[in-house]
Amino acid sequence: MSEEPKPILIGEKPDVCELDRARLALMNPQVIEQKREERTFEETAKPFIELTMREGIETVWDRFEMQQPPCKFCAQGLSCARCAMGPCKIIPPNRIRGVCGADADLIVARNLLDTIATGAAAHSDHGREIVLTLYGIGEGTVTDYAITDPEKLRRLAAEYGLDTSGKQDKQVAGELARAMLEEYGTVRNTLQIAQRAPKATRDIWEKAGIAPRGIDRDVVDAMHRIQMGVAADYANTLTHGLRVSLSDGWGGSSLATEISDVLFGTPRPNESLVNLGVVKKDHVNISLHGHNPMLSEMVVKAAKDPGILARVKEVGAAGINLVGLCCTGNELLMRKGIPNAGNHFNQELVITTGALEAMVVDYQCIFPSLPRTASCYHTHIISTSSKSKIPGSLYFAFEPENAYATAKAIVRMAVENFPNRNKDRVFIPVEPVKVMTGFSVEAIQGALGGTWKPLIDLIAAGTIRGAVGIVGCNNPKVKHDFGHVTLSKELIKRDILCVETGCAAIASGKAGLLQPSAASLAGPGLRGVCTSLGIPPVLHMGSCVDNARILHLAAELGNALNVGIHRLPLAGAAPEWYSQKAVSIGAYFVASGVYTVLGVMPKITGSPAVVSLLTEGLKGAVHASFAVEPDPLKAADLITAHIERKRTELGI
Ligand code: SF4
Ligand code: MSK
Repeated sequence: MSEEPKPILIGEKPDVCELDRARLALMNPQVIEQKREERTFEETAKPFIELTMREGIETVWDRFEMQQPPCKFCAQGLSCARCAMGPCKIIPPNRIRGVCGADADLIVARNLLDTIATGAAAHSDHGREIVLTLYGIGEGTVTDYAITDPEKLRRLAAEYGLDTSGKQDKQVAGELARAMLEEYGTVRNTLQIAQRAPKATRDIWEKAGIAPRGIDRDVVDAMHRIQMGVAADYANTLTHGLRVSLSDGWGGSSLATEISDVLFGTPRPNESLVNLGVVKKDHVNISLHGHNPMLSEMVVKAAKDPGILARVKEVGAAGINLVGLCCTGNELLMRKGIPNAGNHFNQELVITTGALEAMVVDYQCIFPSLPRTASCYHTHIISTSSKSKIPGSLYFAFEPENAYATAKAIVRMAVENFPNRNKDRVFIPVEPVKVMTGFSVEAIQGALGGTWKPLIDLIAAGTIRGAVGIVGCNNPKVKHDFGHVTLSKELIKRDILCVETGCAAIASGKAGLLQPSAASLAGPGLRGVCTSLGIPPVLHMGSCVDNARILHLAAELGNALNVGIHRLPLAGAAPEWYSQKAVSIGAYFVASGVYTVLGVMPKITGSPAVVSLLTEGLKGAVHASFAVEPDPLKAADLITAHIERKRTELGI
């Protein structure tokens, strides 16, 4: 029997808690009360935020305050540190060019292209790891995973033109994975999966010179352009940003979503619970945080291991309680109904329950400071990706080839940590909220009876005015969850269906909007539809890469009507975005023809030309644009006006 994997400590475990506490615990009770209300809109997060301030445990909001005021040139996108002749800042009237001669427009555009390419690379690299696992199954080198949705495997294989007759799933898996891996750096310079987009949309891409060519090609092209002395024209630079983003949305992210479904199951409507109240006092609690479902799915399996469960009893716990966070949490919530402890800004708070034995992380959206937070408790921070070795964490070198053994070692480590818990510090004063999730494109079509006609008829009749994809993160520039929840509530009231992913979806879940009973908050048309189908007015469609599901849904509707996506009464919104990935998502929404409203201003205001291109100029090229509106009620007005305009143009 091979030995169970052992972790290594990355760097040193921090011992900073007392220091932070001495500094932060100086706040007086009125200040604590005021900040608690200012920091979050989520009622169930408030007691935990208050606790952090009373006990002097540093959080994202404290660090945000420490960073104020920000550099105003950086905030406008006017600083550049790309080469060793700089760093440079544009400070009119005298400093209007960097040392190389780049002006404000170019510096802003290059910074934005860098941001889009970073986000696109992150999503798509995640996708590559999923596809490589499928490839390993085909090759026989990966044995811990299986094909859970063989029907989808074969449907995708047919889409890629593969002959599957008489072949075992394993062989089909290998052939499909190889075809998909070729999408990353294809010499064809087209993406098979992007052929799902309506022809009119693909024609727009061709005409604008932004048809996606594959993530490796387009990201490397972007990195080449931002090298000093290459990109010189801001508009040309940003045009490539749209192309990179399309390679993400219709490429890397789509592959991540589709093959995750093949491996772990295509989501179907299911019920679960969300918020910090999902942590259980008498259980070994393990939170699963990040984005990639590969490890977390295996942890779910390992948590049922009889040997480990016997040990759970010996340490005096009632069981093992797995809880998700952020998008790894969304993946588990959608497919397995595993409860979710919250979104981005709940990641530190879940540690303050005092009942978390381990936080297991893969990558993306993980605060590097988590080991500092954990140093105030007994919680282990367990990192698992070679890309994301966090100082102060215990690191397991997770690979698909050692998946189950690693997952078991992690769960065992959490169980052994249970006796180290200080029972006097356990603090879970809130009850979880029920949610209904699992709305994949297949599930929505299934609920409609297998065809899009009923939905199209409802939209044409005006019973549902249109649909909006609300996506993205939390950002301390916005009160936690306020943007997501306020916008969602306002839109459903106006009979606009909301489809949500990522932290936006979790925010709606915590606010009760992912329950069928939330139909009572919707306008009469949407309320009637939701009530008859028994679904919520806000549909949870998954994680950040699952924004591809929103694209595919839009494509299905466009194809059914034989029109480009830009002609549909649809919109996108990212009320609290922070991440580079969110910029890529916004860019591929717009490049696909979806008007998108951001709640946080990107770092572009240093160039009126860039602002004008993104908010107006793009309409000429892709028939869609960005808008920025921090007030969610005003954002709802912009979205409603756009949807009504599209309805009029369609003659409905
Ligand atoms: Fe300055 Fe140009 Fe170098 Fe940027 S690329 S740091 S603007 S010299
Ligand atoms: S986790 S990218 S904070 S949605 Fe996908 Fe949430 Fe944004 Fe990360």
